[in-house]
Amino acid sequence: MTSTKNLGAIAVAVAVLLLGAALVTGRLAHSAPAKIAIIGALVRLPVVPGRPAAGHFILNGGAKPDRLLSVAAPIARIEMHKTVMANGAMRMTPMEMVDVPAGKAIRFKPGGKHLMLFGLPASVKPGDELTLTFTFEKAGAIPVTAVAQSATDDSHAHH
Ligand SMILES: [Cu+2]
Repeated sequence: MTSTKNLGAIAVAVAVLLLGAALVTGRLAHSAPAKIAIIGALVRLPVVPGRPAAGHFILNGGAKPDRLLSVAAPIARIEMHKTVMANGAMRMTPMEMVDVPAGKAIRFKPGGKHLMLFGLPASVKPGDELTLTFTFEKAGAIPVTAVAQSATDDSHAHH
């Protein structure tokens, strides 16, 4: 014995479920496919002119694992470095490549992985924008705009 009142309640419940499903699928359609992304790129200029500059950024992994093979710029020679402790001292060693796991964030920051830019012209001033080309094994070449920052500006250093 089903009353019309109950049928009405069921209809509302079904409508809510359908609406919910539509919202969920809509959201999925917008978020996929996740792409590799480089955010917050900056180039920290050297305290002493002529010394190498450092490059910092956050690398967000995409939907599939990838590898960062190189970072290049027309106006400097760039190496990827990591900082390691050896005999109680911090040392930097070059990295040939950096594994980028799917969906993981890798921070290139002071005291950790970072870029080293050699031969950057002294004419580059804080606020200037430099184009760095990130080359990945699968994603290919991705141009990234990095903002030059004074060595004494620590507004980004505490991440
Ligand atoms: Cu270094």
